[in-house]
Amino acid sequence: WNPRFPTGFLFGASSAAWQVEGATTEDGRTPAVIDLNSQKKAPFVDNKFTADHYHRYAEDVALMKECGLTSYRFSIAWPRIIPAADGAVNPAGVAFYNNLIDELLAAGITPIVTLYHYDMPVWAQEELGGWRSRDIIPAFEHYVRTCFEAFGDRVKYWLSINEQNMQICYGDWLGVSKGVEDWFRDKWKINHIMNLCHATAVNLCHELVDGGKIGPVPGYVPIYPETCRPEDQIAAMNAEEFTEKIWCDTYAYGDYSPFVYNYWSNNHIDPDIRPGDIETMKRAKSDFLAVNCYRSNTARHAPADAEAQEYLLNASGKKGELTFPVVPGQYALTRNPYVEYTDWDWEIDPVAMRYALRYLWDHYRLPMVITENGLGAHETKSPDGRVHDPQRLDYIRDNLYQIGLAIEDGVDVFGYNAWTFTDLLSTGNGMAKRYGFVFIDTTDEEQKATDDVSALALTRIPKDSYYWYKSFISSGATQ
Ligand code: BGP
Repeated sequence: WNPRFPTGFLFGASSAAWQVEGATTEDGRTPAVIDLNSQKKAPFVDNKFTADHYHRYAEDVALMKECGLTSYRFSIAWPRIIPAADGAVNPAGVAFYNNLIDELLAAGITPIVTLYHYDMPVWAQEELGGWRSRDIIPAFEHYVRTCFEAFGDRVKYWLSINEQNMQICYGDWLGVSKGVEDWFRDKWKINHIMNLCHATAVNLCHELVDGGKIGPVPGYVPIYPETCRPEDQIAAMNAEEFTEKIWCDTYAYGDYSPFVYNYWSNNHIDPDIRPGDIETMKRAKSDFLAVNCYRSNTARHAPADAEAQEYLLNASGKKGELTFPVVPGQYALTRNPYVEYTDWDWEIDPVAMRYALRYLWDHYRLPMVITENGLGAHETKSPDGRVHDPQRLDYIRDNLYQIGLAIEDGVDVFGYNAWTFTDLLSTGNGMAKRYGFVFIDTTDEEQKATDDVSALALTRIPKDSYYWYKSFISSGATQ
């Protein structure tokens, strides 16, 4: 295999503030809804320390440089920048991201910055209603304006909202449905408010950041029909619409598709679209699509009288514990016998990456950057003191191979950022489910047992996949 990527292709890794930083109560940061939501989950996903990137970012950036990374995708924590409803900017929060950005640039690493990766400030939830209320729009505008003004001289790649589609599809898991009574209908109002915030960020970035580029971050899971039965094909189309296409269409065209308007009308749903909203959305032209792609799904026909079943994600890490959803009259998801599964029942399907890139390019003709792709696994230090992760190494290599094929197919892709650089907190499984190129020597039990971060070693140990990625990047993969 002799992959060729375009000159300047970014080889990087990815993270999110609430999952990697720790220091949740330091230097003026106030709580985010996800902090409190995550603490309730089993077994333990309290983010008070996690990888302690907040204090050890310089060590992490040095390891990135050593690996040869040319990009790092991370997010800014809203409650670190604007800790309270009065809107005052927290200088310590700004200083932290200034230092991180400067450290990256000095190491020759391009920052790619997500504005919102699940950390709605508690003050914004309680005093404004969070995503439920249009009062969040000016607050979000103030926050993103602050970021563009503070960091826009050095950050040129911006991402608006991470996986809006997943937040709407799995509202409870990611804290968005908090306080919502009629989720089936009201989620479309919330989604519309998020679209307006996305549009606000795009329009402001273009106004304030010289040479700035910005895009949305859909979580994209290709959906295959289970068989060539025509009804299964429609089921796959339905699943595609309701889990991702609705969002991608709106980002690309600045309006909802006829399919969605029709669905709302059939189901007596009022998304509360007000005069001027669609114009704001249409004006917000994304410069690229940032794509999070890990796996695929398989759909089969579900008759209208089928029994509904909620999507119960595997939260235990014991293979086979996932419950696939059934949406009567639309689709049912099912197991794919042609692919392997991780311990959390995620399909290991690198071809899905080529499919995703081809599909999104064909539909939207926007350049793309991969902002998440990776494999979650149980991992421990082996007796030789190293961490062997052959499954991840294969996964990353096979996904890069498929990206190479998509580029040969003519797709415009300008970067790959694996999830993640260091181990960090998984959304549902804390440190038990690891994704990093670099092992963080800590366990959930150790984190739970202390209130003092200095009691934790948190030693960084590059895994086998780190050394593989390093040799891949230095092998001249770009032409
Ligand atoms: C994506 C999220 C990330 C990350 C990843 C892995 O959808 O954007 O924040 O967590 O999924 O998911 P998990 O941690 O649940 O394994």
